[in-house]
Amino acid sequence: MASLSIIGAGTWGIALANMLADSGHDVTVWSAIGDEIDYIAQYHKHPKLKDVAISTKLSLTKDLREAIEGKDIIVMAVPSVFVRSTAKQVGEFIKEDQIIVDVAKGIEPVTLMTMSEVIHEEINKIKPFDYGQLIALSGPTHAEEVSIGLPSTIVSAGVNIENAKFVQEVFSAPYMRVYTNDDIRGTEICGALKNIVALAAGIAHGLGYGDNATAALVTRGIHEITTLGLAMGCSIHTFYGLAGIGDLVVTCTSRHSRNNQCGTLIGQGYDVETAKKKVGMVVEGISALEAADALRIKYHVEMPIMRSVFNIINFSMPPAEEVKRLYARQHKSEEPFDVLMTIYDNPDVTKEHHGMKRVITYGTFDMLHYGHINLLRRAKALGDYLIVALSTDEFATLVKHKHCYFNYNERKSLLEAMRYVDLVIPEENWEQKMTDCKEYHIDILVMGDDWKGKFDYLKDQGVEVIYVPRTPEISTTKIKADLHSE
Ligand code: C2G
Repeated sequence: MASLSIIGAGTWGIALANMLADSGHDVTVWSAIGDEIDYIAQYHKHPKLKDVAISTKLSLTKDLREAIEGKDIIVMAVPSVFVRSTAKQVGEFIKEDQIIVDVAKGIEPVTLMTMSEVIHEEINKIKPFDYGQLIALSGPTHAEEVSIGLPSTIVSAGVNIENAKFVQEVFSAPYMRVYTNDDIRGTEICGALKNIVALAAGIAHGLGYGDNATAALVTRGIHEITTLGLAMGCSIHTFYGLAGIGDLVVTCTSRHSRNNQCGTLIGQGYDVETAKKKVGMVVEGISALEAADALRIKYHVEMPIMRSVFNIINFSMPPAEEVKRLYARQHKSEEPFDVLMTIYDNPDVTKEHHGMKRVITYGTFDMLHYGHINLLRRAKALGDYLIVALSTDEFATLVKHKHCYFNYNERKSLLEAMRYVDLVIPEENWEQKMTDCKEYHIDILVMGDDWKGKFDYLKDQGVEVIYVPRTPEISTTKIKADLHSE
């Protein structure tokens, strides 16, 4: 069993607290709003979860130190706009071996940081706190359903997969199935941006549109979120997982969704402030709009639905006008994602990923051709940083018996000019791979499958070895032969 504190006594914090207490964990709930704690202590109910009996096994406190000290896991369940200020307080008491699970869904305006990045930055102003201690818990989980034990699923995402698995273990319950994912950034991007698409779905509903419009918004909405996420270096499987399409479907189609409710009122003609008041709870989609628009611009990604919601909410554009504009856009195809080009078309793709993956490959790369390029592009797509160990002239000639047309420096400069390549080092012998992988902290070695099986021994030192299909019909030898025959 684990000990946890839930920071924030909103509906989601309470639903999780109930579930965790029912699983036998030691759970303490804290809120910055003393009245919330008093109400729950007195009535064992939450004002917004009327028909839910709150577990008597829960401890309640208004003392943050008492809530945090000695716990295995701290759950940040405050609205996204309060995450930074709450993290600042939590930072006073948190210990480096504790895990913080963030369940707030949002992107911080101006900094464009995800919630885990905000918490990480705030705590590190006070003391060293590793990013691997942060887990995002996100998925298709309406508090109203989880709080009455209806079957649900969720993702535990973090760069430290062991911590993600620990959280998976603790949050698993007879009606909660938890999946892990190491793409915390993608998971959080999904959680924040799906609320904006839910606003759009609500607006469509308020305009009197039907299920066809909802399906269109879900489908094109996940396309927009995925395009942005890939441009930010996230993993495509995250967007087709529970935190992505899963959460988007549940938020766009459910009456429980505040974003959907708020959007419906706006579609019916209410102004934004009135709609927010009528919903009566935080509408995270509105909080996320500014950051989403800034990300759209920063990563040069077309996101017409996000843009339209931004126009309606922030510029008071009439919803029906925005729909007309969306339908008048130039014709498009559903071209498949060229994951690699999406990632590499954006000069702003930042490399300082949390948990950066480092890839290495080896070769002669003489008379650089598109077979080599395909190899390098796929190698880079498997991580964040690609090192090419380039055969020296001596090694190529004397050991590999390959007579290079270009010498080492010429081949090196060609490779360094490629956007997929981050570093070129010399390959002087067959044996250096083990020391290279250690020295450069390599996670993955990639080679064409003409080398299949030859480097599996590196797996023993924790290196993932991936052989990718060679590009057919092209080789340096063929080029030379063809030129010779002309
Ligand atoms: N490659 C490919 N498709 C081609 C040609 C090459 O995928 N049509 C890949 C090869 O499988 C290799 C890489 O591109 O992974 C570099 O190819 P070469 O320059 O031929 O490298 P090689 O001479 O095989 O040397 O220690 C390993 C050696 O240095 C590899």
